[in-house]
Amino acid sequence: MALDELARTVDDASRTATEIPQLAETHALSVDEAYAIQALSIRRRLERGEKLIGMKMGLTSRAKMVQMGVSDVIWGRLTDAMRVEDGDSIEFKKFVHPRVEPEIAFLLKKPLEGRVTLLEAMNAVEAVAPAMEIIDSRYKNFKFSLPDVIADNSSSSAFVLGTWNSPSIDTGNLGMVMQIGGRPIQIGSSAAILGHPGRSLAAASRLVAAAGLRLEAGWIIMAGGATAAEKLLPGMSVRLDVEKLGRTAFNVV
Ligand code: 0L1
Ligand code: MG
Repeated sequence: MALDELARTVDDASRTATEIPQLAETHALSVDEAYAIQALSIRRRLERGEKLIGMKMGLTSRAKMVQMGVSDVIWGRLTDAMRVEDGDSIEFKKFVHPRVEPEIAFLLKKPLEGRVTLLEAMNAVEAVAPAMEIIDSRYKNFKFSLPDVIADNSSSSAFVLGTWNSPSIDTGNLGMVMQIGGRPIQIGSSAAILGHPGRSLAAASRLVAAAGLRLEAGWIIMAGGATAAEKLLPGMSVRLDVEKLGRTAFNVV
């Protein structure tokens, strides 16, 4: 089957919130082919009128890398349709089996291209915000191989951002508390994101270069989960508080 056809399969699954078998069950895909499928599936979204507004980093904690048996992070694309306004609700029926994880987001004021240091990456940042990513693997039982998850836009599905803050706030070790229904459910530190979320930003610049891309001024970069992800169900209210950065929240209906 052509990569185009596989891109249509994952895009349809995402668009209709329908679970699908893993592509790897029937196709021996390389990581490069998986990123090509991701690009083609996002191109379908852009053709429907969505706009590319940034990138997300995934598998940014050591625990998740070990679990997947990989030693590098993965990335996916963010479109404007994936953004949930702070405090708004998401409709459960638009997802297959969504989960939420606490993150830090960066807004870029300058492009970043290829290999950059942590300092160079942070110098390109206009603002930082508390953020949550709603991940939703389109594969049955949330089970996948590495090429599967990359082809499926690294499980990215939606995201919510709090207020933007000055980049002079060091995001290297900020306390993060995610609550569901008013009960703290995940407590962690931004240091769990590759030791410093800025390292994830630098890694994003390096990784997208392999696909001939650069991180653009004005883009939002989601640095990756600081804790394990939590399953979402209708009726839940979810809130994240990040030390010095503030809060962000959404509901599931
Ligand atoms: O954002 C993430 O770290 C998720 C990446 C894909 C793996 C998963 O869906 O848990
Ligand atoms: Mg994430």
